Formats: sequence, structure tokens, C-alpha cells
Amino acid sequence: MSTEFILKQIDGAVAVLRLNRPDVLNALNIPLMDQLIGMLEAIDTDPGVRCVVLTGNDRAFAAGADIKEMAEASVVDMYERNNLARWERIKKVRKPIIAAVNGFCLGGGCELAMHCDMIIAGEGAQFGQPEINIGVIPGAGGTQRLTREAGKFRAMELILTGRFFGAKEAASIGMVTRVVPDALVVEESMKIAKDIASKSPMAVRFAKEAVLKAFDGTLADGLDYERKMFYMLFGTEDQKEGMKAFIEKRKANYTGK
Ligand code: DAK
Repeated sequence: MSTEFILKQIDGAVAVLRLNRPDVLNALNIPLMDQLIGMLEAIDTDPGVRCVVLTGNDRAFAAGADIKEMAEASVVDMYERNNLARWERIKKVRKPIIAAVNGFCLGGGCELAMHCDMIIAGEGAQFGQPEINIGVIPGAGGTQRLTREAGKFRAMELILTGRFFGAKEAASIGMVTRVVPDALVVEESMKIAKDIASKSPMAVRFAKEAVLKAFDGTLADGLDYERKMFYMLFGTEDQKEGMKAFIEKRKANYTGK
């Protein structure tokens, strides 16, 4: 079901979630974040949904956290709001999330896109971590995630100047999966989502977990983790079905078992 700030649509095994505060360029206030997290967590336990497309509108994916909600806050207020816990919950969603980005994707909006597993951007999309312009710094992982993609020297320039950068530049630093014409952003994202939704759900889940391991800990830990996940998939019917289908030259029918 849709909520005030998140419109939900189901298309086969793909859920499309649309951020919906158009008057303020989808600024991420606490109710929007709570509604988004509630929906993602419900989807995570819904066997009917295998992939999520998260999008905004033509003008904005999201122009950041809601500045009006934070402007007068004290350190204690910010601490009590415990926003970090909200972002941690997004990080824990196990199903793949594709960010379909048009327009502004700034500050917390850019960090939200970077919490997703892929970013499909329209040619006109504008990314940025402009927090420095309002006297703060990225607060939802931007200094870490952007730096891992862009490297120290490019991330430093983007974060210290807060300048916006386009989809092509974002792709050149590795934080955008693919740049497509603006009008095709959701369509292209849906194509990828449907392709993912046709795979073995367990294999998809383990693959996402294993890829994300590359960002925590050491290479050796990541390799060890990947190997264990790989072996575990041999306990699923989908692995048997997938390999059998290959040998029999037919399309696999994955059941998630
Ligand atoms: N917050 C609140 N309202 C916003 C907003 C935002 N981030 N961005 C835009 N709006 C509102 C504008 O105030 C305006 O509202 P009205 O004046 O009509 O009431 C409406 O959206 C349309 O915006 P503009 O009139 O400004 O539209 P323009 O096309 O002229 O400019 C713009 C578009 C995107 C260049 C401009 O709106 C802009 O610079 N927006 C702010 C971008 C920004 O600085 N974003 C970063 C915000 S700080 C944390 C987690 C995350 C964060 C912090 C902590 N924890 C876990 C602790 C994240 C922080 C941030 O994202």
C-alpha cells in the first residue's frame, strides 16, 4: 500500500517505490524515511517481490535531508532523533534495490542512492554532496561511500566544494551503473530488475551479501565469506534446477527453495 510520501506499485515480482514530496524536491524528512524503511522491510519478507526500483520524479530523486527539519536542531536533538539507525536499517535490506535517478540527487539523496545496489541515472541527473555549503558535512555515509568510488582526490574536491556533478561524471567515477536518456530511467531500471527477479532468489541474496562484504573488512575475509556463500547454494533446489536447465538447454524455473 502507498503511504503519504511513498507511492508503491507492484509489477510482477518488482516493487517500484516513488519518493513523493514533489513541492520540496523530495527532501527526506523523518516521516518519509520511516515510511520508506517500513515499506522496504515489508518487501524484504514478501516472497512475491524479488527486486525493488526506488525512484523520484523528473525534477528530483531527492535534494537531500530536509534542511527545515534540521535547521534549529541542537546536538542533543540530532542525537535523540537517531537518524543513523534509520540508515542502518536501509543498509540491512537483503533484496536488491535499484535507484532510478532523474534530476537532483543531493546530500542525503545522493547517500540514499549510494545505499542502493545500482544507480541508473538520466542524462540530466545532478549529483552532489553540497552539505559543506550549509555548514555541515555528509552524515549518512557520503564521505566514505563516495570516497570508495571516486578515490581520495576526486572525493575530496566534490565534498569540500559541494559542487554538483552530472550523470556522466558520476559514471566516470564509478558511482553510476549506467546513464540513459531521462525518459528511459525507470524503464531501463525495470528491465534490470525483472532480469534479476528471474534468477534464483537465494543466489541473488547471497551474491548481494557477498558483494557488500567487499566494503567491510579485508579482502581475505571477503573471499572467505564468498566461498561459504557459494558452497551454501549447493543446498538449494534452485542450484540443482539452474545447472540442470543449462545442461538440458532450457530456461530455469526458480522457486526460491
Ligand atoms: N530541504 C528542504 N527543502 C528543500 C530542500 C532540502 N534539502 N531542497 C529543496 N527544498 C525546497 C526549497 O526550499 C523550495 O521550497 P519552497 O521555497 O518552494 O517552499 C523547493 O524545495 C524548491 O526548491 P528551490 O526553489 O530551491 O528550487 P531550485 O530549482 O531553485 O534549486 C536546488 C534546486 C536543489 C539547487 C536547491 O533546492 C538546493 O540547493 N537544495 C538544497 C540542496 C542541499 O543542500 N542538500 C543537502 C541537504 S543536507 C544524517 C543523514 C543524512 C543527512 C544528515 C544527517 N544522519 C544519519 C545524522 C543529510 C544531510 C543533507 O542532505
